[in-house]
Amino acid sequence: MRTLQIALTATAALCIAACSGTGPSGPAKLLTLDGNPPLVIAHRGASGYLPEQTLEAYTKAIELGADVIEMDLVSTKDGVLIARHDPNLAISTDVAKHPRFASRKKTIKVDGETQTGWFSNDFTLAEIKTLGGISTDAERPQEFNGKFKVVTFQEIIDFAKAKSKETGRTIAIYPETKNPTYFRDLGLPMEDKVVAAITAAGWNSKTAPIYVQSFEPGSLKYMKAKGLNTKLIQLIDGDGIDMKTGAMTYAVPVDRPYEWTKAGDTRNFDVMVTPAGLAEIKTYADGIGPWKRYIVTIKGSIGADGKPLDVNKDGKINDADATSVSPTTLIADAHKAGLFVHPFTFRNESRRLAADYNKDGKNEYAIYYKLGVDGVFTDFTDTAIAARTEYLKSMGR
Ligand SMILES: [Ca+2]
Ligand SMILES: [Ca+2]
Repeated sequence: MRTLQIALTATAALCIAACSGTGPSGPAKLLTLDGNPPLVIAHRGASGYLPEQTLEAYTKAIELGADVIEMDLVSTKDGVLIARHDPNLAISTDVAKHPRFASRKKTIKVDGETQTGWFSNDFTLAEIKTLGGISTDAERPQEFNGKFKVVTFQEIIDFAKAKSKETGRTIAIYPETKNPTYFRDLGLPMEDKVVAAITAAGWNSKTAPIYVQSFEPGSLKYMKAKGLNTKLIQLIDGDGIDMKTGAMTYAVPVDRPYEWTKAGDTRNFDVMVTPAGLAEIKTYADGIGPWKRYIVTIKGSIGADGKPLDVNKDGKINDADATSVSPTTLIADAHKAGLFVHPFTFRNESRRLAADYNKDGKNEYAIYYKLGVDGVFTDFTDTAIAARTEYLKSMGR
């Protein structure tokens, strides 16, 4: 009893020094849900630099300081979970250059969107292992195309554990069930395999270094019902921004979870960011992963013809022709509901930065960190880390 009392007193004293934080020497209070610094989540690895979702891209992200590495899971024909953003392998691999797979090219619908390419569900893992990853963005380095292999979910779990041991840091992983309804309809459901792999890894708890995410609530709810006890994140998408009003626009396939479309539910993702939507998410998830424009949107300048102006006169209309507007209350609303907030995706390219960020991605992170986001999905871990260091310093940490 006495020992306990002393321990409590010591904790209280520490907290007076470190937790109140308003004194001249104490650090200021952070607005994150748990009061800790925001996480830097390497979206698809260091995808700004290397072909995404490869061990090489994850290694680089960890070298640049990422707290968490993020991956999308799709299924192979033989039911193995692999890290790819899309079932369509043409987008992120060199499959088009492999003549022996030419006959497997086809045009199908994925979540209501017509796509032509080669699909993971038509390839065994052994076949996919003969492919190389490629950059998914023509503006980014292309010289590594075809050099790095596609990896399985299990390989990533093993890799993260090895890297944690090697670096002495906890490297968390952030897998997403991608197109879960699409794969279930093909007889290749992913959820039981995700739960089994996490359980076998010894990570089936809220405190384990893992976050499980999906755009489809049904996928998260199913895994929770099957005993998944990790942190769960509901992703919230949108298509674009109306440059005149700053309002979110919605279009297939990012208008709503595909399971809703299939069930005839015509609501869009925006219902998830209302207080009622957040309360519903809290019944099955621990956090939200909204498109960042739900927190700070942008507006363009509109010409006499009603169309957005090419303000920087580079012949294109994009984010660089717009400025950011006052933030919404989403972070505070989500925190009030007990949900943490990890917005996506932060990128360095100037065409993807509102004009008021002056072509420096750090200025964008600074806004979101100050608003209290609990983490950021970034393609450029180093920029997110540099901005976080500056932010924490400004907060006396
Ligand atoms: Ca993802
Ligand atoms: Ca422009």
